[in-house]
Amino acid sequence: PVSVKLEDYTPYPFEIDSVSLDFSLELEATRVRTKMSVRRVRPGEFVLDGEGLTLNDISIDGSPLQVSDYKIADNKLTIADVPDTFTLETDVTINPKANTALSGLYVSAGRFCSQCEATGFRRITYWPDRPDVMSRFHVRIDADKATYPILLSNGTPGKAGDLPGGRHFAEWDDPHPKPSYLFALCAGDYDVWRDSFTTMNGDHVDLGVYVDKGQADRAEWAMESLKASMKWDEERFGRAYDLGVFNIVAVRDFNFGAMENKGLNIFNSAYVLASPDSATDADFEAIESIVGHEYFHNWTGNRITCRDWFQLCLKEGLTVFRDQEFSSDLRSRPVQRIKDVMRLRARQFAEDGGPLAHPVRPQAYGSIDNLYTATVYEKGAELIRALTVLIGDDAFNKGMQIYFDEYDGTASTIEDFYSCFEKASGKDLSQFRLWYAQAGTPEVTVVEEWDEAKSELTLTLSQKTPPTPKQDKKKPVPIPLRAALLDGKGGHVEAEGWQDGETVIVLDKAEKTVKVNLSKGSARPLLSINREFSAPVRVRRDLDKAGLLKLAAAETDPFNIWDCFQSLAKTEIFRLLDEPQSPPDDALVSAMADAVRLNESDPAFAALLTVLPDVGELFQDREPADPAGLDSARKRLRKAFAEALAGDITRILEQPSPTPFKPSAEQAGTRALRGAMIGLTGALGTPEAASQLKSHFDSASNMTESLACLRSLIPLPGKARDEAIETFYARWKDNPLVIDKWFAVQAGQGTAEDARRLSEHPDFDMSNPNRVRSVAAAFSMTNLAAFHAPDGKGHEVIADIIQRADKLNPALAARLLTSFEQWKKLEPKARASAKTVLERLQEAGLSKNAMDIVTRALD
Ligand code: DPP
Ligand code: ZN
Repeated sequence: PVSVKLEDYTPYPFEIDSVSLDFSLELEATRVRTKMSVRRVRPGEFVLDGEGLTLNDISIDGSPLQVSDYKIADNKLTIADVPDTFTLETDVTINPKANTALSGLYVSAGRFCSQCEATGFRRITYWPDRPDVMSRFHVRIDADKATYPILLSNGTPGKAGDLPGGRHFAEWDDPHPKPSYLFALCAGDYDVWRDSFTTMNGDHVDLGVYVDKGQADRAEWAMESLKASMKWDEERFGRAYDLGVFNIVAVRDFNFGAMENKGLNIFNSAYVLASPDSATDADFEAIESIVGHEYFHNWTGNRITCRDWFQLCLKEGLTVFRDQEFSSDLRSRPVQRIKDVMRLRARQFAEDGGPLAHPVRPQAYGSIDNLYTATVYEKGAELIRALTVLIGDDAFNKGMQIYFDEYDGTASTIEDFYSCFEKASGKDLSQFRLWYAQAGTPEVTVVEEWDEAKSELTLTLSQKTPPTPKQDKKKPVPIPLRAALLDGKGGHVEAEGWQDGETVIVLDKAEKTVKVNLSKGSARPLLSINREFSAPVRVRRDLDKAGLLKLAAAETDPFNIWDCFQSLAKTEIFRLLDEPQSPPDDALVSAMADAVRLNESDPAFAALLTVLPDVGELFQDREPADPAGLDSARKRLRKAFAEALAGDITRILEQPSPTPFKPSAEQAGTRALRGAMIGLTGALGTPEAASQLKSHFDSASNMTESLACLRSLIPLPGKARDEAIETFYARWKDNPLVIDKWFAVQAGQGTAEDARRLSEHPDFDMSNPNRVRSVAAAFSMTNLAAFHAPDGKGHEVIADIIQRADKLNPALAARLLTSFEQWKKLEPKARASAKTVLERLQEAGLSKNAMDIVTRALD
């Protein structure tokens, strides 16, 4: 496959200061007339991108071009001789209705919408479709007035009015130069939830959330989240919004979660619509964080964009960091941190350990759509966080202000970004930038030695990053490890050079020795390291079960308390796998249960203590991996855990759920612990448990608990389960977002036959990404025991869905294919089946996006 290389970057030879786009909307034949002012700034050819466009007319400075004046080949339009300054006009026809790839201008539920990142704009008109070409956009839209009463684009509205033939028009102006990937257009009939915001500069901003007719009140939470985001970015980063209008449009058919188009964010409706009866706390939380994420892009992404797509982490890693901080400030910081790390370990560590591993800033890519990965996003965010630990919050904040001041209005690089922190901190960060160039998760080994006579603790820290595709050898990176010396009584021990018993150890060599001098006669302290998960690494320590339990009891960092129990649970699951006859360790199980009880006053945290590492994570430490074996060992531990908490489960669930429902962090925490208890009830697996779950299901007053009951009932065959599945469907059949959940809970816990049956259900819809993911991603990414079953049936059902999806929507198919990324780690039978299926897909011929994944996976 052809790949694009970072080293081949050259600037575009022309600048296009402004552009007028004129859309005449028709479902199957939309006319797009484009008029751009072009100015040569350096030598080079005039080349525009264009894909699937029918060119009706093209002229330069008003003179039509002859066919011999230009060339169209390989999705590029080249005009050989152009003046140094000129106006280019093009007139093309596109077919939005036939656009099933959901990239460019397409139709969802009868309304027009667009998605241009990364390369969708070239499917709308001829244009240098690269992020470093920034222009001022003026847009005019005309359409049938009755069908499309609302016409939206970026910026602020201009003229509007009626036209003959029942049509009308609207104009939009965006004063801020932007790259084409931030262009957006929506047209249709919507209901709107309106509000406004006054910025810290006193500017008034009209806010609107556009949703399906009759759904306006389900947009309230998104609007609250938007206002909170605007305020937070002012307070935390001093950044105000810069236009008089900010609109969000919800669409049902969307490849991503949402898109940060300037002034007109387009969202997957799953991350906009919420009501207390139909949305879970996780939904409310996700809406808040994604609304924040897209809003924060206005400064980190839009005003300062990326020079090229290799710099994707410049906007995404930084913006994920910003949305994580936003959620931490609005909710509980430790709980947020744990959730973020769970996600990182589940998705990014897995990616980093498999054939699709790539650096946060890769050197080459086959298909840009496949670069929207956990590594670019989540590891990208971790690197920013590690930077804050390395240089300190003050230098970080100062560096951010330098970045906003010096790079506003530009298309920038990681080097530009880091130069700001070098200025702010006075430190050379070139070694830190290696993090961006090397794939793989570093492993840090910590060895402790205690010299009683000298009251000295010697720490020997070493690092090693495993080889990844095309990168055998790695250099040491600076790893900032927050550390503390624990006294075992809930406090810290003082040591020379440590403050309140805490410090940051920067491991920047292959190996480093740190001497910790305590006052004479001190008892040996316990070491707390990588507190708050300050660096995205795996830490290996020589601690046995007793040592870890002691550490967990002494820890003062909530993240590390949780992590100690994760390590304990992991080791125990591996032991149970190796000793199938042996029961779970009672002492460990009661320590786990005690930790839950001890933290009940922080229910969201206590709920996280009930979560055992999932099969995907266990995989990463067990090669060859036996998913079914791991799953059953995990279930044995979980059952014992539930038995140890049986009294607490009853006690907690007997209390009423908080009313009236509020999506607040406080109520969500209470429901999280109740949800955890519902989950553990299911883990008991008894007929009584099933009937308790069913009666709780019947009386549940909110979606969080109702869905938790349904999820717990799925693995318990019987009447209770079947009735719950039916009642849930009957109640929610007209709410597609809830029916997505109904599909997902079944696919997430059923067999390959269940997944096949769900994919043949009348409500399964191959053209809707959310619905496809609710079966295919839920099955292949969260139900590994069934997906990787040795008989290969799980692989086959997913391969079939992928093949069908790929014909319509290559980006979606490619994303689903990543579920095969761990195949080389599997036990021989599943491994052979995965290989056969991948080879079959490769031979069948897939889209470029899907082929890029298959080829790398098989490599
Ligand atoms: N840029 C989007 C986001 O991550 C993805 N299209 O916010
Ligand atoms: Zn983003």
